[in-house]
Amino acid sequence: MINNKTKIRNILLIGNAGKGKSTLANVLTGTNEFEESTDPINGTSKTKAKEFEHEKIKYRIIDTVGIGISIQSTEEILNKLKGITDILSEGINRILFLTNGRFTKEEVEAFNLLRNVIFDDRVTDYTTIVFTNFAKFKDEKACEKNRQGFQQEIGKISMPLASTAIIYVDNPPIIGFMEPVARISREASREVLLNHLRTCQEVYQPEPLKKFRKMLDEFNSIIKDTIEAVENVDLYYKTNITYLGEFITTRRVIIENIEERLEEVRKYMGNRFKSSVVSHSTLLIGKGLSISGIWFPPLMVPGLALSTIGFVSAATTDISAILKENEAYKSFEESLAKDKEKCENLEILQEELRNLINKFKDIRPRFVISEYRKQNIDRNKIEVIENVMNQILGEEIEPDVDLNNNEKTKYSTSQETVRAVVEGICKLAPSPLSFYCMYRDHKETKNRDSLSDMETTIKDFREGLKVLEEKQQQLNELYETIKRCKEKIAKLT
Ligand SMILES: Nc1nc2c(ncn2[C@@H]2O[C@H](COP(=O)(O)OP(=O)(O)OP(=O)(O)O)[C@@H](O)[C@H]2O)c(=O)[nH]1
Ligand SMILES: [Mg+2]
Repeated sequence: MINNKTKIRNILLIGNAGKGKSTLANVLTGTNEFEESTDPINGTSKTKAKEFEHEKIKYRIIDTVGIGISIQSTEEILNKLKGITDILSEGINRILFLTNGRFTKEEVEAFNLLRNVIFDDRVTDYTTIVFTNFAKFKDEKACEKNRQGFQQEIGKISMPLASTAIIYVDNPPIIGFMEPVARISREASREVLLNHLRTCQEVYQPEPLKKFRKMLDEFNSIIKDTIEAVENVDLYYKTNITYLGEFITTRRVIIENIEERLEEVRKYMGNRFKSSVVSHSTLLIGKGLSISGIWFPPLMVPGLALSTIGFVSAATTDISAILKENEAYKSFEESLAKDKEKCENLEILQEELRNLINKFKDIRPRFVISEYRKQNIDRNKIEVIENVMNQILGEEIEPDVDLNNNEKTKYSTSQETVRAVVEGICKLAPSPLSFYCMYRDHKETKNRDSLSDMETTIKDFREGLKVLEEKQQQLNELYETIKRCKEKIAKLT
Protein backbone atom coordinates (compact mmCIF):
# COMPACT_ATOMS: atom_id res chain seq x y z
CA MET A 1 0.00 0.00 0.00
CA ILE A 2 1.31 3.42 -0.96
CA ASN A 3 1.92 5.75 1.95
CA ASN A 4 -0.61 8.55 1.83
CA LYS A 5 2.04 11.04 2.94
CA THR A 6 4.27 10.44 -0.07
CA LYS A 7 1.41 10.07 -2.51
CA ILE A 8 0.23 13.15 -4.29
CA ARG A 9 -3.00 14.59 -2.94
CA ASN A 10 -5.59 15.21 -5.61
CA ILE A 11 -7.75 18.25 -4.92
CA LEU A 12 -10.73 18.61 -7.21
CA LEU A 13 -12.31 22.02 -7.69
CA ILE A 14 -15.94 22.02 -8.77
CA GLY A 15 -18.64 24.61 -8.85
CA ASN A 16 -20.76 26.87 -10.93
CA ALA A 17 -19.16 29.14 -13.56
CA GLY A 18 -17.58 32.29 -12.16
CA LYS A 19 -17.43 31.09 -8.57
CA GLY A 20 -13.66 31.45 -8.50
CA LYS A 21 -12.25 27.95 -9.22
CA SER A 22 -9.46 29.09 -11.55
CA THR A 23 -8.63 31.97 -9.21
CA LEU A 24 -8.44 29.59 -6.28
CA ALA A 25 -6.22 27.25 -8.33
CA ASN A 26 -3.83 30.17 -8.95
CA VAL A 27 -3.86 31.11 -5.27
CA LEU A 28 -3.11 27.57 -4.14
CA THR A 29 -0.42 26.80 -6.71
CA GLY A 30 1.08 30.31 -6.35
CA THR A 31 0.98 30.74 -10.14
CA ASN A 32 -0.88 32.56 -12.83
CA GLU A 33 -1.43 29.51 -15.00
CA PHE A 34 -5.18 29.24 -14.59
CA GLU A 35 -7.16 31.74 -16.54
CA GLU A 36 -9.35 33.88 -14.32
CA SER A 37 -12.37 34.87 -16.33
CA THR A 38 -13.89 38.27 -16.35
CA ASP A 39 -17.33 37.09 -17.46
CA PRO A 40 -19.24 33.88 -16.84
CA ILE A 41 -19.63 33.08 -20.55
CA ASN A 42 -15.94 32.95 -21.38
CA GLY A 43 -14.81 30.83 -18.48
CA THR A 44 -12.46 27.88 -18.33
CA SER A 45 -13.11 25.57 -21.29
CA LYS A 46 -10.80 22.70 -20.41
CA THR A 47 -9.98 20.83 -17.28
CA LYS A 48 -6.43 21.51 -16.14
CA ALA A 49 -4.24 20.15 -13.38
CA LYS A 50 -1.14 21.59 -11.71
CA GLU A 51 1.05 20.17 -9.01
CA PHE A 52 2.80 21.98 -6.18
CA GLU A 53 4.39 21.19 -2.86
CA HIS A 54 3.80 22.75 0.52
CA GLU A 55 5.43 21.63 3.74
CA LYS A 56 6.59 18.47 2.05
CA ILE A 57 3.10 17.57 0.99
CA LYS A 58 2.50 17.24 -2.73
CA TYR A 59 -0.78 18.50 -4.07
CA ARG A 60 -2.36 18.31 -7.47
CA ILE A 61 -4.97 21.01 -8.04
CA ILE A 62 -7.54 20.07 -10.66
CA ASP A 63 -9.48 23.00 -12.06
CA THR A 64 -12.60 21.99 -13.95
CA VAL A 65 -15.05 23.49 -16.36
CA GLY A 66 -18.10 24.80 -14.59
CA ILE A 67 -19.70 21.48 -13.74
CA GLY A 68 -21.62 22.94 -10.86
CA ILE A 69 -24.92 23.46 -12.60
CA SER A 70 -27.20 22.55 -15.47
CA ILE A 71 -25.73 19.13 -16.07
CA GLN A 72 -28.17 16.92 -17.88
CA SER A 73 -26.50 13.55 -18.24
CA THR A 74 -23.71 11.21 -17.26
CA GLU A 75 -22.19 11.76 -20.65
CA GLU A 76 -22.11 15.49 -20.06
CA ILE A 77 -20.40 15.12 -16.69
CA LEU A 78 -17.86 12.73 -18.14
CA ASN A 79 -17.29 14.99 -21.10
CA LYS A 80 -16.57 17.84 -18.72
CA LEU A 81 -14.22 15.67 -16.76
CA LYS A 82 -12.50 14.39 -19.91
CA GLY A 83 -8.80 13.94 -19.39
CA ILE A 84 -8.97 13.76 -15.61
CA THR A 85 -10.97 10.57 -15.15
CA ASP A 86 -7.65 8.77 -14.96
CA ILE A 87 -6.44 11.06 -12.18
CA LEU A 88 -9.76 10.84 -10.41
CA SER A 89 -9.80 7.06 -10.47
CA GLU A 90 -6.46 7.15 -8.60
CA GLY A 91 -8.39 8.64 -5.73
CA ILE A 92 -9.29 12.12 -4.50
CA ASN A 93 -8.18 13.70 -1.23
CA ARG A 94 -10.60 16.55 -1.27
CA ILE A 95 -13.37 17.96 -3.36
CA LEU A 96 -13.66 21.71 -2.99
CA PHE A 97 -17.15 22.81 -3.92
CA LEU A 98 -16.91 26.52 -4.58
CA THR A 99 -19.78 28.89 -4.11
CA ASN A 100 -20.51 32.43 -3.02
CA GLY A 101 -23.55 34.11 -1.68
CA ARG A 102 -26.55 31.80 -1.76
CA PHE A 103 -26.35 28.15 -2.56
CA THR A 104 -28.93 27.55 -5.28
CA LYS A 105 -31.27 24.62 -5.72
CA GLU A 106 -29.63 23.86 -9.10
CA GLU A 107 -26.24 23.60 -7.43
CA VAL A 108 -27.65 21.11 -4.94
CA GLU A 109 -29.19 19.08 -7.75
CA ALA A 110 -25.93 19.12 -9.70
CA PHE A 111 -24.07 17.96 -6.62
CA ASN A 112 -26.56 15.12 -6.15
CA LEU A 113 -26.13 14.08 -9.75
CA LEU A 114 -22.36 14.01 -9.33
CA ARG A 115 -22.81 11.96 -6.20
CA ASN A 116 -24.96 9.45 -8.04
CA VAL A 117 -22.91 9.20 -11.17
CA ILE A 118 -19.23 9.41 -10.36
CA PHE A 119 -19.14 9.55 -6.60
CA ASP A 120 -21.15 7.79 -3.93
CA ASP A 121 -22.83 8.53 -0.58
CA ARG A 122 -19.48 9.04 1.12
CA VAL A 123 -18.74 12.03 -1.10
CA THR A 124 -19.87 14.56 1.51
CA ASP A 125 -17.22 13.24 3.93
CA TYR A 126 -14.60 14.29 1.41
CA THR A 127 -16.18 17.54 0.28
CA THR A 128 -15.56 21.03 1.60
CA ILE A 129 -17.80 23.88 0.60
CA VAL A 130 -15.61 26.90 -0.09
CA PHE A 131 -17.26 30.29 0.09
CA THR A 132 -15.27 32.66 -2.08
CA ASN A 133 -15.64 36.39 -2.19
CA PHE A 134 -16.13 36.42 1.56
CA ALA A 135 -14.38 39.62 2.61
CA LYS A 136 -14.72 38.84 6.32
CA PHE A 137 -13.10 35.45 6.01
CA LYS A 138 -10.55 36.28 8.72
CA ASP A 139 -13.33 37.08 11.12
CA GLU A 140 -14.11 33.77 12.81
CA LYS A 141 -17.40 35.04 14.25
CA ALA A 142 -18.65 36.22 10.86
CA CYS A 143 -17.69 32.89 9.36
CA GLU A 144 -19.45 30.94 12.09
CA LYS A 145 -22.59 33.01 11.71
CA ASN A 146 -22.68 32.38 8.00
CA ARG A 147 -21.92 28.71 8.54
CA GLN A 148 -24.87 28.23 10.83
CA GLY A 149 -27.21 30.13 8.55
CA PHE A 150 -26.06 28.13 5.59
CA GLN A 151 -26.37 24.79 7.35
CA GLN A 152 -29.92 25.61 8.31
CA GLU A 153 -30.81 26.65 4.79
CA ILE A 154 -29.15 23.74 3.08
CA GLY A 155 -30.51 21.27 5.63
CA LYS A 156 -33.95 21.95 4.19
CA ILE A 157 -32.97 20.70 0.76
CA SER A 158 -30.03 18.38 1.34
CA MET A 159 -29.22 16.86 4.69
CA PRO A 160 -25.90 15.33 3.61
CA LEU A 161 -24.62 18.69 2.38
CA ALA A 162 -25.49 20.30 5.71
CA SER A 163 -22.84 18.20 7.39
CA THR A 164 -19.97 19.07 5.03
CA ALA A 165 -17.03 21.18 6.12
CA ILE A 166 -17.22 24.87 5.16
CA ILE A 167 -14.38 27.34 4.79
CA TYR A 168 -14.27 30.98 3.77
CA VAL A 169 -11.82 32.83 1.52
CA ASP A 170 -11.51 35.98 -0.51
CA ASN A 171 -9.35 36.08 -3.62
CA PRO A 172 -9.96 39.45 -5.24
CA PRO A 173 -8.67 40.09 -8.74
CA ILE A 174 -5.14 41.49 -8.88
CA ILE A 175 -5.91 44.69 -10.73
CA GLY A 176 -5.71 48.41 -10.28
CA PHE A 177 -5.30 50.20 -6.98
CA MET A 178 -6.47 47.21 -5.00
CA GLU A 179 -3.59 45.04 -6.19
CA PRO A 180 -1.53 45.09 -2.93
CA VAL A 181 -4.63 44.46 -0.84
CA ALA A 182 -5.70 41.68 -3.19
CA ARG A 183 -2.31 40.01 -2.81
CA ILE A 184 -2.49 40.16 0.97
CA SER A 185 -6.02 38.80 0.96
CA ARG A 186 -5.06 35.97 -1.42
CA GLU A 187 -2.05 35.09 0.75
CA ALA A 188 -4.30 34.87 3.83
CA SER A 189 -6.81 32.76 1.86
CA ARG A 190 -4.02 30.42 0.82
CA GLU A 191 -3.12 29.87 4.43
CA VAL A 192 -6.72 29.04 5.33
CA LEU A 193 -6.94 26.62 2.43
CA LEU A 194 -3.61 24.90 3.13
CA ASN A 195 -4.39 24.58 6.84
CA HIS A 196 -7.55 22.85 5.87
CA LEU A 197 -6.02 20.65 3.15
CA ARG A 198 -3.22 19.56 5.46
CA THR A 199 -5.81 17.66 7.47
CA CYS A 200 -7.25 15.93 4.44
CA GLN A 201 -5.07 12.86 4.40
CA GLU A 202 -7.55 10.20 3.56
CA VAL A 203 -7.96 9.13 -0.02
CA TYR A 204 -11.42 8.84 -1.38
CA GLN A 205 -11.87 6.17 -4.02
CA PRO A 206 -15.52 6.15 -4.92
CA GLU A 207 -16.86 2.86 -6.18
CA PRO A 208 -18.34 4.36 -9.37
CA LEU A 209 -14.95 5.83 -10.27
CA LYS A 210 -13.23 2.51 -9.64
CA LYS A 211 -15.82 0.83 -11.82
CA PHE A 212 -15.48 3.62 -14.30
CA ARG A 213 -11.74 3.05 -14.46
CA LYS A 214 -12.30 -0.65 -15.13
CA MET A 215 -14.91 0.17 -17.72
CA LEU A 216 -12.56 2.64 -19.40
CA ASP A 217 -9.68 0.15 -19.47
CA GLU A 218 -11.96 -2.51 -20.90
CA PHE A 219 -13.27 -0.22 -23.59
CA ASN A 220 -9.82 1.07 -24.46
CA SER A 221 -8.64 -2.46 -24.97
CA ILE A 222 -11.63 -3.07 -27.27
CA ILE A 223 -10.66 0.02 -29.26
CA LYS A 224 -7.05 -1.12 -29.39
CA ASP A 225 -7.99 -4.60 -30.60
CA THR A 226 -10.43 -3.17 -33.11
CA ILE A 227 -7.78 -0.84 -34.51
CA GLU A 228 -5.36 -3.73 -34.80
CA ALA A 229 -7.95 -5.93 -36.49
CA VAL A 230 -8.95 -3.15 -38.91
CA GLU A 231 -5.31 -2.55 -39.79
CA ASN A 232 -4.76 -6.23 -40.44
CA VAL A 233 -7.91 -6.56 -42.49
CA ASP A 234 -6.84 -3.47 -44.41
CA LEU A 235 -3.42 -4.97 -45.11
CA TYR A 236 -4.76 -8.35 -46.17
CA TYR A 237 -7.43 -6.75 -48.29
CA LYS A 238 -4.77 -4.79 -50.10
CA THR A 239 -2.70 -7.94 -50.62
CA ASN A 240 -5.76 -9.86 -51.78
CA ILE A 241 -6.76 -7.17 -54.23
CA THR A 242 -3.25 -6.91 -55.66
CA TYR A 243 -2.96 -10.66 -55.95
CA LEU A 244 -6.39 -10.98 -57.50
CA GLY A 245 -5.39 -8.34 -60.04
CA GLU A 246 -2.25 -10.27 -60.94
CA PHE A 247 -4.23 -13.47 -61.07
CA ILE A 248 -6.73 -11.98 -63.52
CA THR A 249 -3.92 -10.69 -65.76
CA THR A 250 -2.17 -14.07 -65.70
CA ARG A 251 -5.38 -15.89 -66.44
CA ARG A 252 -6.02 -13.65 -69.43
CA VAL A 253 -2.52 -14.47 -70.75
CA ILE A 254 -3.14 -18.16 -70.09
CA ILE A 255 -6.40 -18.08 -72.01
CA GLU A 256 -4.64 -16.40 -74.95
CA ASN A 257 -1.92 -19.01 -74.75
CA ILE A 258 -4.33 -21.89 -74.77
CA GLU A 259 -6.17 -20.32 -77.69
CA GLU A 260 -2.91 -20.10 -79.63
CA ARG A 261 -2.05 -23.71 -78.79
CA LEU A 262 -5.52 -24.74 -79.84
CA GLU A 263 -5.07 -23.03 -83.18
CA GLU A 264 -1.71 -24.73 -83.57
CA VAL A 265 -3.11 -28.19 -82.87
CA ARG A 266 -5.98 -27.53 -85.26
CA LYS A 267 -3.42 -26.53 -87.90
CA TYR A 268 -1.32 -29.66 -87.31
CA MET A 269 -4.40 -31.82 -87.48
CA GLY A 270 -5.48 -30.14 -90.75
CA ASN A 271 -2.01 -30.68 -92.24
CA ARG A 272 -2.06 -34.21 -90.99
CA PHE A 273 -5.31 -34.82 -92.80
CA LYS A 274 -4.00 -33.40 -96.09
CA SER A 275 -0.76 -35.39 -96.03
CA SER A 276 -2.68 -38.38 -94.73
CA VAL A 277 -4.87 -38.32 -97.86
CA VAL A 278 -1.77 -38.27 -100.09
CA SER A 279 0.20 -40.90 -98.18
CA HIS A 280 -2.74 -43.24 -97.65
CA SER A 281 -3.64 -42.96 -101.36
CA THR A 282 -0.01 -43.80 -102.24
CA LEU A 283 -0.14 -46.71 -99.81
CA LEU A 284 -3.41 -47.88 -101.32
CA ILE A 285 -2.14 -47.66 -104.91
CA GLY A 286 1.07 -49.43 -103.84
CA LYS A 287 -0.96 -52.16 -102.20
CA GLY A 288 -3.14 -52.48 -105.35
CA LEU A 289 -0.09 -52.76 -107.60
CA SER A 290 1.56 -55.30 -105.24
CA ILE A 291 -1.56 -57.45 -105.29
CA SER A 292 -1.75 -57.16 -109.12
CA GLY A 293 1.95 -58.27 -109.13
CA ILE A 294 0.71 -61.75 -108.23
CA TRP A 295 -0.69 -62.01 -111.76
CA PHE A 296 1.59 -59.50 -113.48
CA PRO A 297 5.01 -59.68 -111.79
CA PRO A 298 6.51 -56.40 -113.26
CA LEU A 299 4.03 -54.46 -111.11
CA MET A 300 5.28 -56.06 -107.90
CA VAL A 301 8.41 -53.88 -107.48
CA PRO A 302 6.79 -50.46 -108.09
CA GLY A 303 3.84 -51.65 -106.03
CA LEU A 304 6.06 -52.52 -103.08
CA ALA A 305 8.04 -49.28 -103.52
CA LEU A 306 4.86 -47.15 -103.52
CA SER A 307 3.48 -49.07 -100.48
CA THR A 308 6.70 -48.41 -98.57
CA ILE A 309 6.75 -44.71 -99.50
CA GLY A 310 3.06 -44.42 -98.60
CA PHE A 311 3.55 -46.23 -95.30
CA VAL A 312 6.62 -44.24 -94.33
CA SER A 313 5.02 -40.92 -95.13
CA ALA A 314 1.72 -41.87 -93.40
CA ALA A 315 3.62 -42.97 -90.29
CA THR A 316 5.84 -39.83 -90.34
CA THR A 317 2.83 -37.56 -90.75
CA ASP A 318 1.00 -39.29 -87.89
CA ILE A 319 3.95 -39.28 -85.54
CA SER A 320 5.06 -35.71 -86.24
CA ALA A 321 1.48 -34.48 -85.84
CA ILE A 322 1.20 -36.34 -82.55
CA LEU A 323 4.53 -34.92 -81.39
CA LYS A 324 3.48 -31.40 -82.22
CA GLU A 325 0.13 -31.95 -80.62
CA ASN A 326 1.98 -33.32 -77.64
CA GLU A 327 4.13 -30.23 -77.45
CA ALA A 328 1.13 -27.91 -77.62
CA TYR A 329 -0.66 -29.97 -75.03
CA LYS A 330 2.29 -29.87 -72.70
CA SER A 331 2.39 -26.10 -72.85
CA PHE A 332 -1.36 -26.11 -72.20
CA GLU A 333 -0.82 -28.32 -69.15
CA GLU A 334 1.94 -26.02 -67.91
CA SER A 335 -0.47 -23.11 -68.17
CA LEU A 336 -2.99 -25.06 -66.14
CA ALA A 337 -0.39 -25.79 -63.47
CA LYS A 338 0.54 -22.10 -63.30
CA ASP A 339 -3.09 -21.13 -62.94
CA LYS A 340 -3.59 -23.78 -60.29
CA GLU A 341 -0.66 -22.47 -58.26
CA LYS A 342 -2.09 -18.96 -58.39
CA CYS A 343 -5.47 -20.31 -57.32
CA GLU A 344 -3.91 -22.03 -54.35
CA ASN A 345 -2.07 -18.89 -53.27
CA LEU A 346 -5.24 -16.87 -53.55
CA GLU A 347 -7.05 -19.46 -51.48
CA ILE A 348 -4.40 -19.14 -48.76
CA LEU A 349 -4.73 -15.35 -48.77
CA GLN A 350 -8.48 -15.66 -48.55
CA GLU A 351 -8.20 -18.08 -45.68
CA GLU A 352 -6.01 -15.59 -43.81
CA LEU A 353 -8.48 -12.82 -44.46
CA ARG A 354 -11.30 -15.03 -43.20
CA ASN A 355 -9.35 -15.70 -40.01
CA LEU A 356 -8.79 -12.00 -39.48
CA ILE A 357 -12.45 -11.26 -39.94
CA ASN A 358 -13.18 -14.01 -37.44
CA LYS A 359 -11.03 -12.10 -34.96
CA PHE A 360 -13.58 -9.33 -35.19
CA LYS A 361 -16.22 -11.84 -34.28
CA ASP A 362 -14.34 -12.34 -31.01
CA ILE A 363 -14.17 -8.61 -30.28
CA ARG A 364 -17.83 -7.98 -31.01
CA PRO A 365 -19.36 -9.83 -28.01
CA ARG A 366 -16.90 -8.02 -25.73
CA PHE A 367 -18.09 -4.75 -27.19
CA VAL A 368 -21.78 -5.69 -26.97
CA ILE A 369 -21.61 -6.57 -23.27
CA SER A 370 -19.24 -3.73 -22.35
CA GLU A 371 -20.47 -1.45 -19.58
CA TYR A 372 -19.15 1.52 -21.52
CA ARG A 373 -21.58 0.80 -24.31
CA LYS A 374 -24.45 -0.06 -21.99
CA GLN A 375 -24.06 3.19 -20.09
CA ASN A 376 -23.62 5.10 -23.33
CA ILE A 377 -20.57 6.90 -21.96
CA ASP A 378 -19.30 8.45 -25.17
CA ARG A 379 -21.90 8.14 -27.88
CA ASN A 380 -19.50 9.12 -30.64
CA LYS A 381 -16.91 6.49 -29.77
CA ILE A 382 -19.56 3.81 -29.37
CA GLU A 383 -21.12 4.68 -32.71
CA VAL A 384 -17.77 4.56 -34.51
CA ILE A 385 -16.91 1.13 -33.12
CA GLU A 386 -20.41 -0.16 -33.78
CA ASN A 387 -20.25 1.12 -37.33
CA VAL A 388 -16.85 -0.42 -37.98
CA MET A 389 -17.96 -3.78 -36.57
CA ASN A 390 -21.13 -3.77 -38.65
CA GLN A 391 -19.34 -2.85 -41.82
CA ILE A 392 -16.53 -5.32 -41.46
CA LEU A 393 -18.69 -8.12 -40.15
CA GLY A 394 -21.64 -7.21 -42.30
CA GLU A 395 -22.94 -9.65 -44.85
CA GLU A 396 -21.37 -7.68 -47.63
CA ILE A 397 -17.81 -8.58 -46.71
CA GLU A 398 -17.26 -12.05 -48.05
CA PRO A 399 -13.72 -12.52 -49.20
CA ASP A 400 -14.36 -15.77 -51.06
CA VAL A 401 -13.66 -15.94 -54.75
CA ASP A 402 -14.91 -18.86 -56.78
CA LEU A 403 -11.67 -19.85 -58.43
CA ASN A 404 -12.87 -22.26 -61.14
CA ASN A 405 -9.61 -23.96 -62.02
CA ASN A 406 -10.23 -26.80 -64.42
CA GLU A 407 -7.48 -29.27 -63.79
CA LYS A 408 -9.11 -32.38 -65.20
CA THR A 409 -7.76 -33.18 -68.64
CA LYS A 410 -8.75 -36.26 -70.57
CA TYR A 411 -6.21 -36.34 -73.30
CA SER A 412 -3.21 -38.69 -73.07
CA THR A 413 -0.28 -38.43 -75.47
CA SER A 414 1.08 -41.89 -74.65
CA GLN A 415 -2.21 -43.51 -75.65
CA GLU A 416 -2.12 -41.61 -78.91
CA THR A 417 1.43 -42.76 -79.73
CA VAL A 418 0.58 -46.42 -79.04
CA ARG A 419 -2.45 -46.09 -81.27
CA ALA A 420 -0.36 -44.59 -84.09
CA VAL A 421 2.20 -47.45 -83.92
CA VAL A 422 -0.44 -50.20 -83.91
CA GLU A 423 -2.28 -48.52 -86.75
CA GLY A 424 1.01 -48.19 -88.72
CA ILE A 425 1.60 -51.95 -88.56
CA CYS A 426 -2.00 -52.75 -89.46
CA LYS A 427 -1.82 -50.39 -92.43
CA LEU A 428 0.83 -52.64 -94.01
CA ALA A 429 -1.65 -55.46 -94.44
CA PRO A 430 -3.97 -55.14 -97.41
CA SER A 431 -7.20 -53.81 -95.96
CA PRO A 432 -9.62 -50.87 -96.22
CA LEU A 433 -8.04 -49.50 -92.95
CA SER A 434 -6.35 -46.73 -94.89
CA PHE A 435 -9.73 -45.36 -95.97
CA TYR A 436 -10.94 -45.52 -92.43
CA CYS A 437 -7.78 -43.69 -91.20
CA MET A 438 -8.23 -40.93 -93.75
CA TYR A 439 -11.86 -40.52 -92.68
CA ARG A 440 -10.92 -40.53 -88.98
CA ASP A 441 -8.09 -38.02 -89.41
CA HIS A 442 -10.54 -35.70 -91.12
CA LYS A 443 -13.00 -36.04 -88.22
CA GLU A 444 -10.32 -35.69 -85.57
CA THR A 445 -9.23 -32.38 -86.97
CA LYS A 446 -12.31 -31.14 -85.21
CA ASN A 447 -12.98 -33.63 -82.43
CA ARG A 448 -9.78 -34.59 -80.69
CA ASP A 449 -9.74 -35.04 -76.92
CA SER A 450 -6.83 -32.63 -76.64
CA LEU A 451 -8.86 -30.02 -78.51
CA SER A 452 -11.98 -30.53 -76.43
CA ASP A 453 -9.87 -30.29 -73.24
CA MET A 454 -8.53 -26.95 -74.34
CA GLU A 455 -11.90 -25.69 -75.52
CA THR A 456 -13.56 -26.65 -72.23
CA THR A 457 -10.77 -24.98 -70.28
CA ILE A 458 -11.01 -21.80 -72.35
CA LYS A 459 -14.77 -21.71 -71.80
CA ASP A 460 -14.46 -22.38 -68.06
CA PHE A 461 -11.63 -19.89 -67.61
CA ARG A 462 -13.53 -17.20 -69.48
CA GLU A 463 -16.56 -17.72 -67.25
CA GLY A 464 -14.26 -17.79 -64.20
CA LEU A 465 -12.66 -14.58 -65.36
CA LYS A 466 -16.03 -12.83 -65.39
CA VAL A 467 -16.64 -13.94 -61.78
CA LEU A 468 -13.14 -12.84 -60.79
CA GLU A 469 -13.57 -9.44 -62.37
CA GLU A 470 -16.91 -8.93 -60.58
CA LYS A 471 -15.24 -9.98 -57.34
CA GLN A 472 -12.38 -7.59 -57.98
CA GLN A 473 -14.83 -4.75 -58.42
CA GLN A 474 -16.63 -5.78 -55.23
CA LEU A 475 -13.39 -6.06 -53.25
CA ASN A 476 -12.35 -2.61 -54.42
CA GLU A 477 -15.61 -1.15 -53.19
CA LEU A 478 -15.31 -2.97 -49.86
CA TYR A 479 -11.77 -1.79 -49.53
CA GLU A 480 -13.03 1.78 -49.70
CA THR A 481 -15.34 0.95 -46.77
CA ILE A 482 -12.44 -0.49 -44.80
CA LYS A 483 -10.35 2.58 -45.52
CA ARG A 484 -13.15 4.77 -44.24
CA CYS A 485 -13.45 2.60 -41.12
CA LYS A 486 -9.72 2.94 -40.57
CA GLU A 487 -9.87 6.71 -40.81
CA LYS A 488 -12.84 6.93 -38.46
CA ILE A 489 -11.31 4.69 -35.85
CA ALA A 490 -7.93 6.42 -36.04
CA LYS A 491 -9.64 9.58 -34.87
CA LEU A 492 -10.67 7.86 -31.64
CA THR A 493 -7.17 7.71 -30.25
N1 LIG B 1 -13.52 39.61 -5.07
C1 LIG B 1 -13.35 38.36 -5.42
N2 LIG B 1 -13.38 38.05 -6.71
C2 LIG B 1 -13.21 36.75 -7.06
C3 LIG B 1 -12.98 35.74 -6.11
N3 LIG B 1 -12.83 34.56 -6.76
C4 LIG B 1 -12.94 34.85 -8.06
N4 LIG B 1 -13.17 36.15 -8.27
C5 LIG B 1 -13.37 36.80 -9.56
O1 LIG B 1 -14.46 36.16 -10.20
C6 LIG B 1 -14.26 36.05 -11.59
C7 LIG B 1 -14.36 34.60 -12.01
O2 LIG B 1 -13.35 33.86 -11.40
P1 LIG B 1 -12.79 32.51 -12.02
O3 LIG B 1 -11.73 32.03 -11.10
O4 LIG B 1 -12.42 32.68 -13.43
O5 LIG B 1 -14.07 31.63 -11.89
P2 LIG B 1 -14.26 30.10 -12.35
O6 LIG B 1 -15.05 29.42 -11.33
O7 LIG B 1 -12.97 29.55 -12.73
O8 LIG B 1 -15.20 30.28 -13.64
P3 LIG B 1 -15.37 29.27 -14.86
O9 LIG B 1 -14.02 29.01 -15.35
O10 LIG B 1 -16.22 30.05 -15.81
O11 LIG B 1 -16.08 28.10 -14.32
C8 LIG B 1 -12.88 36.65 -11.84
O12 LIG B 1 -13.02 37.94 -12.29
C9 LIG B 1 -12.20 36.63 -10.48
O13 LIG B 1 -11.27 37.67 -10.36
C10 LIG B 1 -12.98 36.10 -4.73
O14 LIG B 1 -12.80 35.29 -3.82
N5 LIG B 1 -13.16 37.45 -4.45
MG1 LIG C 1 -12.29 28.80 -14.43
